[in-house]
Amino acid sequence: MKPVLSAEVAAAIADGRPVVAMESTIYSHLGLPSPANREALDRCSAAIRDGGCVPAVTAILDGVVRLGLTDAEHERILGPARKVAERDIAVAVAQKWDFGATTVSAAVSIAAAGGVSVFATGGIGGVHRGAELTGDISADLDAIASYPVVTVSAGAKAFLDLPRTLEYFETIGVPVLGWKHEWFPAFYTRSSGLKVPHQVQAASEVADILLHRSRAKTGVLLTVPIPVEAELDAAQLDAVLAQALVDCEAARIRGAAVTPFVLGRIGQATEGRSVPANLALAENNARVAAEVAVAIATR
Ligand code: PSU
Ligand code: MN
Repeated sequence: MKPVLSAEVAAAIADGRPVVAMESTIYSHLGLPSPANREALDRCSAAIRDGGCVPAVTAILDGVVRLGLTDAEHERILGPARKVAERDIAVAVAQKWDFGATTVSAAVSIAAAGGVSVFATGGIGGVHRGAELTGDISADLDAIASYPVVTVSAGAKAFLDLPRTLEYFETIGVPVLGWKHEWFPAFYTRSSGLKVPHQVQAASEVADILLHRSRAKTGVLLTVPIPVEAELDAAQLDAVLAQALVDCEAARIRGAAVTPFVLGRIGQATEGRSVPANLALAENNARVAAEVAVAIATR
């Protein structure tokens, strides 16, 4: 799989200038509601540019794998989409899907194929609660382990089994680095109550860690907590997350539909509160990702 690069991204890569890859699920109808999705895309792109990097949204458009889009094409990713995990890329190309929205697993693989080593997202998938029975483990985890890319995220949402998610990263050999923070963040909240194995204090440390990993094809997960002023109340969220999981079970949702269903329920139940939090953390992740990309490009 070779992505088609936008002219701007191709020029940056040719010159050794830093690029930050982005996913498209979060900006599509599968992710944030309109018009917050547009604001998220604008704020994340601006944060990456302000940090001295070129933003590169990943998507499948008209059956073509893309890395970096024009402004006009950004419009196309704000609408209805089909979810594309890494394994679905080949299907989306062969069947010429109009718009396949990339998840973390797809975005990381496209970034690596295009020569981009930093990827910014909101939250990653993880090991689902009850995975010992359902086997539901997000493809994001193995993809992060398989490509030489730094994934920058605000951890994972607490509807997942976060202790098992961290154990899984240990098993598959992914360094989990806490950005100036000792706790694994739970997306809307700064701490899941679980410690990250390692902390980093500067982007140059992340660049060093990527350089020194023992396997050529191993990614790094950098977890950045949501900014303090944007954090939501953990106790209030617990009830919402628990109800979302009960609703998911009752509706007998399975497979790739689980995460979008649960995210939709959380969005409805938290109404206006979760959207500003989501925008703030996504923008913050993009800003940190740009710092890391600059550190990698200048070593
Ligand atoms: N978690 C979030 N927001 C998201 C997703 C997960 O808090 O938008 C999306 C991302 O695109 C992620 C995908 O890669 O869901 C994971 O889906 P699954 O659990 O089916 O692997
Ligand atoms: Mn799944």
